Amino acid sequence: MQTTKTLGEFIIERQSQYPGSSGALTLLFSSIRLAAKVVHREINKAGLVDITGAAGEENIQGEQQQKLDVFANDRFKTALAARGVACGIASEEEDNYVTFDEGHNKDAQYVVLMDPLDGSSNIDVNVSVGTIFSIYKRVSPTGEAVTEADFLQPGKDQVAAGYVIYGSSTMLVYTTGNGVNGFTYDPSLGVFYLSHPNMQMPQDGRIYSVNEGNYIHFPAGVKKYIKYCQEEDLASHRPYTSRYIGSLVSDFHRNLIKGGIYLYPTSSSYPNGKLRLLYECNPIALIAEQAGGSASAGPNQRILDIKPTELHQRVPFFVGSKNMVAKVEEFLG
Ligand code: P6P
Repeated sequence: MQTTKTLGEFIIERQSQYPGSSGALTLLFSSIRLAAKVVHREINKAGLVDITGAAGEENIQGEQQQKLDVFANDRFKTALAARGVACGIASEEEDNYVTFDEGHNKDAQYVVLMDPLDGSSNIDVNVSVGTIFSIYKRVSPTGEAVTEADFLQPGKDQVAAGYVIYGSSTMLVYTTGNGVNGFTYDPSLGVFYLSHPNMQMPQDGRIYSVNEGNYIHFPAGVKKYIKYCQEEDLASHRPYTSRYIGSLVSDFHRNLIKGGIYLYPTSSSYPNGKLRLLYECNPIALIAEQAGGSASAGPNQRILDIKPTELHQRVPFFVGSKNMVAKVEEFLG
């Protein structure tokens, strides 16, 4: 009987392909895996226990912090600090980056950036949400405290990136630069199983995801692209289907499997775009490109080439099937 590979077995198997690897990245993934299981459990109880209410505080984005946001942030932070393989983290829920100074963390080689619970406003209405993470090698000297430069690296230098989607099933999807693989969680055993090996994003798609409520504030090129999606042209399978969940991880994951494009352009509320470059756009962009798709902030603005200037920097975001992203760039150009 063919036994399905677990995430742990897959990581160890892949690690053996890098003779020089110290196993630190394997440990890092095991902490992410553990935190994902804990967050999965709490999300699936969210309706039952009093942790879905707002925590009464606002994060640096000025967004009401949901208790589950705070819970998820704490769990990932604790798990990452515990293994001694990360020397610091940056998070949507933390105003500044967090230095792990204790003991052997200072000698650790990796920094992790994350959105611990993206789309958390959907929790109260039982819509799927996600965790997004991005991993870099530190650039500051080992043994010293991390610096902001460790976090302000372009997305093309990511060592690994991934997301956890807490949906009808919980899945972990990640890349280390050699393709994209998806693992589905079996809560009865507490194990992630390889369910989506070598994920490939279709070059074309028929789904577009955008909050059309902001239409009047969109740049002209985006308005033209949306009209293009809605025109009838049977040869190119238009009109396309509009699907917008309000949760980046969920919209992206569907488009990764079926083909499609996700757009978050500039708008009056978000003159630089809403999504954060470091811990939303960069990790999703790396996954998209590794699966054969693409991600840009506009014509000739590949997301992974952008040199970050601040931790919570926002950018316009167009990500998905390669030919669909190229088309919207054409309209924007
Ligand atoms: P809007 C969630 O807050 C998020 O960052 C993404 O997950 C989601 O795609 C987007 O914002 C939704 O934003 O303005 O359409 O509600």
